[in-house]
Amino acid sequence: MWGICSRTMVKVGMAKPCGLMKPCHLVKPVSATRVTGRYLTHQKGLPNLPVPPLQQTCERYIAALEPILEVDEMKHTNELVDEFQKAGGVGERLQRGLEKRARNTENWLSEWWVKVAYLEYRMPVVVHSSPGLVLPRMNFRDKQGQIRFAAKLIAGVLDFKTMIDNETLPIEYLAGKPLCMNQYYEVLSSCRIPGLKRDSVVNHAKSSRPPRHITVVHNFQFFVLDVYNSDGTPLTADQLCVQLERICSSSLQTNTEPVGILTTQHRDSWGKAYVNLIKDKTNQESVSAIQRSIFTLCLDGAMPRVSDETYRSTAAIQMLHGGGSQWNSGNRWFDKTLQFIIGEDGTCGANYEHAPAEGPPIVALIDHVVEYTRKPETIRSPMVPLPMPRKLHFNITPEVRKDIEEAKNSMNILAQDLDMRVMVFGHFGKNVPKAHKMSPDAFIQIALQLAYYRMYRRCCATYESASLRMFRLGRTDTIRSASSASAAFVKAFDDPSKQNTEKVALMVKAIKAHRSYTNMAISGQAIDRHLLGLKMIAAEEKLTMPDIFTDTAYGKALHYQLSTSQVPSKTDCVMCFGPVVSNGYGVCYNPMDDHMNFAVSSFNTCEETNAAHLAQAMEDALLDMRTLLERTPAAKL
Ligand code: COA
Ligand code: HC5
Repeated sequence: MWGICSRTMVKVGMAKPCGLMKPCHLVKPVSATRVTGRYLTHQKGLPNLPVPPLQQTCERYIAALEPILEVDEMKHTNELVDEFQKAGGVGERLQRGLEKRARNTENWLSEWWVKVAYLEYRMPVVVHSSPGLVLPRMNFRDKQGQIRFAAKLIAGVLDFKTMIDNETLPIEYLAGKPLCMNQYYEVLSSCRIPGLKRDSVVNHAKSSRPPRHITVVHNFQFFVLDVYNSDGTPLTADQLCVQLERICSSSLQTNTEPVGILTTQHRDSWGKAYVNLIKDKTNQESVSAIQRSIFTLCLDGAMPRVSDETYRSTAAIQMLHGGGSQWNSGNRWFDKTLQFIIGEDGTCGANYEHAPAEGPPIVALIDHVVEYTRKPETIRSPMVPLPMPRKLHFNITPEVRKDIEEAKNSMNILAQDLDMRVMVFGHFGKNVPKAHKMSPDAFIQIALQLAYYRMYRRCCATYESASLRMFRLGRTDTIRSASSASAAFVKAFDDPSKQNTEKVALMVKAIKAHRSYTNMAISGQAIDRHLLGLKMIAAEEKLTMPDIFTDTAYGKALHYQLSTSQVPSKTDCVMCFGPVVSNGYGVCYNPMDDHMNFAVSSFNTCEETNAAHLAQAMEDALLDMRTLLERTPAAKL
């Protein structure tokens, strides 16, 4: 495995714009996503995702279980793992199957991962899968300001789209290595489609006639808005403003059935309702227009009025699920890969359907758009009259009406259940851990382990997303943040019999262990996707499921009471997602140089969890860890 010095290894970020990047406002005809020369050469040069050695994964699996299992459980699992990996055992057979698959595919994992983690996962995409993103509050407070900002935002997305279409996006790097750029080609003009047992994703960017329109939803009514002039140039912000005004003034009343709320349903229910809905030709055409559109823009009505203190948490809820049927949950099409959300009161953000891409490409797009909206408008609009945006009609049969009612009910139950706390940690950011020569991400993860331990007096299986984009078509693997080293540290921290120097030594060890797990994960040597791959081979070859996968320890290892992700951005925004288990937390954080944004979620129906408590415990843990470092001079780090 390469490099251990974390200083040189980190960084997911845009490379400096390469010479190929063009100024923003040149005339560019709309074109299909041509995946051609430059991009293909880049993609071809990327390494294949490796299959880690079997023994290495087995050893690391046992090590990862130690902090979360009891001693007697460990004994049993040790035996199962020994049996699995012994010479001539089933493990070797599965490993060979996986290695064969790796030789014959571009990426042995990605297709499986999309299927297992998304398309065959049947919980609603809302809260359970699709993340939200909250932008800083904009300084408008009325309809006119909302429309003006929305127009600029659309123009900004089209500007980014030009870089995608022309393949002039700067290549990103992680730890000095170029990353797979494929996900950028999947986020626009695509949509998830519900199925009865399994969903699918369509991407119209790759069709011979790629879409030229976006969908706008206002007062639960959907419109098609063409965003290119007939000569292929994108509409200017002024032109878009005119069009958005026309949309808003023709949808002043919220008197329609909120068809969009159907997309919040459990996927099996939505799959059935979808069949009902598109039996009607008009409905079918309307749905298809949404699916084909470049993205969806949600012009929201009011959101609950709240104090400044809770504003960001309420805004996060609007981005995650829209607040329930009485607020904005019906003003969405949650299957759409990318939805921008703009409220009348300056609340802005996005929601995205996770199957086609990870957070970082979405965030890069949004960073670009925000920067674009801050620039003064420079181009003059052509004086041609524009066609009226087209309203999408839906015929609501009694059956569809019933489906909408059911969707409203379940959405409202889910909205009631989700607890969200956004915390802006203003005391320090990446600067403090860096000054102590520690990886900021590892510092945050270890603080989270401490926060959790203080609340529950035990460690839990913890998931952190690690990017696999160093490999062609790479998605993610899991960094298991609960380690033996983190357990030793959190147990010692509040122990009065321990000296500060010992605590610091344990902290350093835990942070180093985390950073080393991260390095292992991003270089394709973590355990979780490998174990999944072995299990998938067993299923494909119709073998009896090996004991290690039916073992309760495996279930416990996958019961992530802490599901976390670092999503950095240039803009001061907060990303959020729901917990992945009923008694767990979702923790998304954006570490900036001098502060950090956290969004912590949990479910109200679970008595043991409380988002605000964990957010508070997190703040305390970060501060206490800094204090310990400052009070322990000459700590040899
Ligand atoms: N001393 C001083 N500075 C250090 C350091 C040390 N020991 N270790 C790291 N740093 C610096 C880095 O140079 C980097 O500097 P920068 O702010 O100038 O870029 C910064 O600290 C951050 O590094 P670190 O905190 O270690 O994290 P990272 O940037 O390497 O990120 C992951 C770690 C796991 C988040 C990253 O590898 C990853 O996989 N990201 C993708 C996650 C993802 O896909 N999330 C969304 C899923 S949908
Ligand atoms: C806008 C950014 C949202 C981040 C979403 C994210 O981290 O998703 C994880 C994806 C993965 O494969 O690790 C899943 N998780 C939310 C359950 C951590």
